[in-house]
Amino acid sequence: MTMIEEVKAKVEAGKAKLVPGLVQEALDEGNAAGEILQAMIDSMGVVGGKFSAGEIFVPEMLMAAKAMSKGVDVLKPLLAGTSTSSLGTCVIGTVQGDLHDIGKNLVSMMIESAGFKMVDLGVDVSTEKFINAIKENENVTLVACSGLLTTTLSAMKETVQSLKTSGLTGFKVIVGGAPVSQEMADEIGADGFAPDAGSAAVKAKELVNA
Ligand code: B12
Repeated sequence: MTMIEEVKAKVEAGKAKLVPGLVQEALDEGNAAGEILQAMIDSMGVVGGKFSAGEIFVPEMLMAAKAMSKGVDVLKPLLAGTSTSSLGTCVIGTVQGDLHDIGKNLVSMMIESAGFKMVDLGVDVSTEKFINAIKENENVTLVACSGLLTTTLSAMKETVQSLKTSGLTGFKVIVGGAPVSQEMADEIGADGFAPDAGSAAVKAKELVNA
């Protein structure tokens, strides 16, 4: 088994204590940080598939998520470059009713490295909380909403529409998450969508500079 396959297997098995060391070993062997990250993202796909098939349950899914987060911590300094430019503040959060945050955290890290100051509201974020964060923080130029559950897409729609009709100005709204598409983003009135963390950073810059 290659070290990358080892990382993948241990994330799938939820071995949070072992994963950081294995990620470091994979790096030491010369594997690129992006490649290791992709392997862990693939693991979560496998975990999701097993959950759908009834082979594993929520606790196993949670353990895999913890293992991946520990692995991402090792990669963080390598993935997120430092940027000196300032594109303003980005308020980010996972919409109400939704507790998934691995994707959001990756997106946050990449948008930060593109030159934004991040205000991370965490998970299960109500529309009101998003709006208050825009009022309470200086120069908010971007609001990023994440959602992983099809059942929380209505919360995303409500958040985007409330942001757009709040009377607050000066910011763009970007949305994303596995069940979100460009079509859906257009339909709910978001300014932008991106399918992954890397393209989220590119899109964020593009939206704010437009
Ligand atoms: C880990 C996990 C959990 C963990 C989450 C822990 C955590 N801290 O996040 C726990 C155990 C808590 C969990 C709970 C549940 N989960 Co869950 N979970 C997953 C799993 C396996 C992985 C998610 C993940 O982290 N993926 C890896 C990251 C990197 O990918 P990502 O989130 O998609 O993010 C990328 C892009 O989408 C994008 N992106 C994400 N956010 C944003 C935001 C912006 C602005 C942009 C531009 C881009 C962007 O960029 C990211 C990086 O590239 C998925 C399966 C899957 N294939 O996704 C199921 C999955 C999402 N869960 C599912 C379900 C059903 C549940 C539960 C309802 C289970 C239950 N019966 O209780 C609960 C719901 C709890 C709640 N209220 O939220 C279903 C959802 C089905 C659906 N379509 O609605 C899935 C798809 C599993 C399945 N196949 O059935 N889950």
